[in-house]
Amino acid sequence: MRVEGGIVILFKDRLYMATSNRKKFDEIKKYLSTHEINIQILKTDLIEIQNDSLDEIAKSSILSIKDNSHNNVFVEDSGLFIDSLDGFPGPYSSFAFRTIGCEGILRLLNSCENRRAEFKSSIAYRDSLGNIMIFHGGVKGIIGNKSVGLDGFGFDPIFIPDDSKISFGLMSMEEKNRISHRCKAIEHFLNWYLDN
Ligand code: ITT
Repeated sequence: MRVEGGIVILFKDRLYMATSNRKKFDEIKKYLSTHEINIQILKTDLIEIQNDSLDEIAKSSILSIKDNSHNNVFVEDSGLFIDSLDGFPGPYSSFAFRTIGCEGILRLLNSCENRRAEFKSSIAYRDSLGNIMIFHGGVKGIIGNKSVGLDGFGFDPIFIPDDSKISFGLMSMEEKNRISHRCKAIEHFLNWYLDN
């Protein structure tokens, strides 16, 4: 805590995000920088279980961090849930991207009229006492007919959010951050974090 001109300024411990995905980290870092919050990447071997629930995956990932020297750590787990595929790839998005990729998803949806989908995000945060809290975010949209755009990562080129004419793959990071599942989850986290 510091007192400046009669104003009490509270300092939070540095915040860490544990991830192997630099692009996810860059999006969150950019979003938090607009709130003047500094974040650092925590390079650690996360154990990511296979589970039908993003919350469970995020919870088990945060519990797998053995390095207890950092108090304020969170992980973010996300996935693309496609209505006509009963939610696939959902929590298996990482595997689906590595194996069939965007083109494989387009093939699965070939001649499918219902192209509704949702990106979902779960953030698991661990405080200094070891308590774990979960925060959610989501964005709905459709799977386009082809892969468009080179920006972003993963399934960005085939996902067109509602109220937009272009895919995430054509958006700048700032544009994507205004509506993304990840930034909605981080916004919920931030509202809580700054109050606690
Ligand atoms: P971690 O180390 O943080 O777990 P990861 O890449 O494995 O990194 P996730 O399991 O959370 O991350 O993400 C699953 C996959 O879902 C990811 O590899 C992408 O293919 C896709 N995905 C998630 N969020 C996305 C986004 O904002 N845009 C495009 N694809 C996304």
